[in-house]
Amino acid sequence: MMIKQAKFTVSVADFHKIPDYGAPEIAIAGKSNVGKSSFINYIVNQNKLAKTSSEPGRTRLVNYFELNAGQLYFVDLPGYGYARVNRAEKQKWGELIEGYLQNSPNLINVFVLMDIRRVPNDDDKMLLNYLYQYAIPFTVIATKADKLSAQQRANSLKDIAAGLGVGTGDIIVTSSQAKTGRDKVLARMEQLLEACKTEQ
Ligand SMILES: Nc1nc2c(ncn2[C@@H]2O[C@H](COP(=O)(O)OP(=O)(O)O)[C@@H](O)[C@H]2O)c(=O)[nH]1
Ligand SMILES: [Mg+2]
Repeated sequence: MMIKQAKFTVSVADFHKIPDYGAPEIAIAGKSNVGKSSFINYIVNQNKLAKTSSEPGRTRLVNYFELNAGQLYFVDLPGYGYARVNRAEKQKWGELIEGYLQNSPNLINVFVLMDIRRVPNDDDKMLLNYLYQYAIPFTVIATKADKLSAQQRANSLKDIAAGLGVGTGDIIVTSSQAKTGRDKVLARMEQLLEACKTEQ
């Protein structure tokens, strides 16, 4: 697919207030600092659409981005697993993420972003278990591929695939910095949109 237009629409801090645009949504999930905002900016080809930060743990909101005048939405979920927050705050984030995943009427797929240098930890596995439990389809996307050599990437992909219980071939490898992997992501998005059209 082609992305001709993208704009921020709304941020919500409470899942009871999630909007219903009546168009398919792809949620972007992953640890704090994994590169979610950079990924969105890269894919929509707009430098400053989603706020990026070198300081982890800043996004505590669900942010909606409209693509192609309402053809679909990217939903940037708050990053999980940030160590330096207290338990009450962690619980609030969990409720917001799970509240969105359980209640969004338009969610078609969750893009689960994984830093290519990190093996999945308990937080990642908890998200995957949750997606399996509620039968929410997902796509694993490795970020920051520019940080590793080709050989290191191949090894890391095996570890990530094994840790999450998916095939290495199912993982889309990207780098927002080196600008690689966009075509594969767009092809996946097109496939997802086609599939939800034929279901209707
Ligand atoms: N080398 C490299 N750095 C990246 C890439 N994507 C994001 N980053 C950096 O990782 C940090 C966190 O990025 P951000 O998009 O804000 O992550 P988020 O917290 O998941 O939204 C920032 O310092 C980015 O510049 C990438 O593909 N390659
Ligand atoms: Mg972010």
